[in-house]
Amino acid sequence: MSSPLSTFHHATRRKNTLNHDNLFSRPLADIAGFKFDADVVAVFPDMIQRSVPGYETIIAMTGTLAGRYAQPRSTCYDLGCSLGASTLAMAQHIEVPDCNIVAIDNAPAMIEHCTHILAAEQPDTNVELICADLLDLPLEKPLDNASMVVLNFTLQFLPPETRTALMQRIYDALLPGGIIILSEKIAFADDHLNQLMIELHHSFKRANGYSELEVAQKRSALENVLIPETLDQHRERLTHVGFKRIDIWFQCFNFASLLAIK
Ligand code: GEK
Repeated sequence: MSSPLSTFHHATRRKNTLNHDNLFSRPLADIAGFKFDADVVAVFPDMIQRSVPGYETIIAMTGTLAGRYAQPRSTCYDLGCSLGASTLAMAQHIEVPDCNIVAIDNAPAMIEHCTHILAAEQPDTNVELICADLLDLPLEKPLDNASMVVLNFTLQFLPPETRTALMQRIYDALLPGGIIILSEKIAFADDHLNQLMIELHHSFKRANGYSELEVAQKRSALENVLIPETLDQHRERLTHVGFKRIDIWFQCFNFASLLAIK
């Protein structure tokens, strides 16, 4: 079987969405707050891979975790699914009967492209794609009967004061033994370490071909849009909503992924 990410690349290339990200390469007079619009969708796989250290590993291991934790007659959720990389990884590894996937994103351009990608790559999988705000899910689409919930770099885009209520809904929706995978850009309480990790991340981006200007303009565009928290804040929130077993399973610089088991 091909890897989830190679399947994803194959699909995005066919759908002409593996374009090179040069959205911030020219000086912009007004750096508007970052939006997940059609321009971003067109370069998204390239953008996220060149910007997030460990993205490939996290996607691949999400599949491995689905193979282990997806329960029969349950639902796996991909919240903030973008183009469905985590959904595809889960779909390729779920082996138990009657386990469906619900993938949700509030960006219409993401959902539209994701629909084509999933139809081409996993036509037989039971995936429901929903265009909705996670903070305002339609009443007829509750989070429910979940064995696995993935928030792969999504919580960081929600207003901080809304995060605990969403995590509580997720905890309540999980079956006993169910898991959440929470991947986030993180902040560090220590100023020196925080600055170091930011600079190391910027070095990673420059090594992947982004210029100083691109790094600087993207950083401004994400200001007040992507609000990172510390690992302690994430652990405290997960504990507060009820999780007893919580640990980090991946970290590179200021990017980390936590696993919590109900
Ligand atoms: C991946 N998980 O490839 N409701 C629903 N979706 C939202 C909301 C919201 N309130 N806010 C943001 N999003 C993906 C990558 S990207 C991460 C996730 C990144 C969506 C937004 O539209 C975007 O598609 C996604 O969250 C974040 O594994 O670009 O750094």
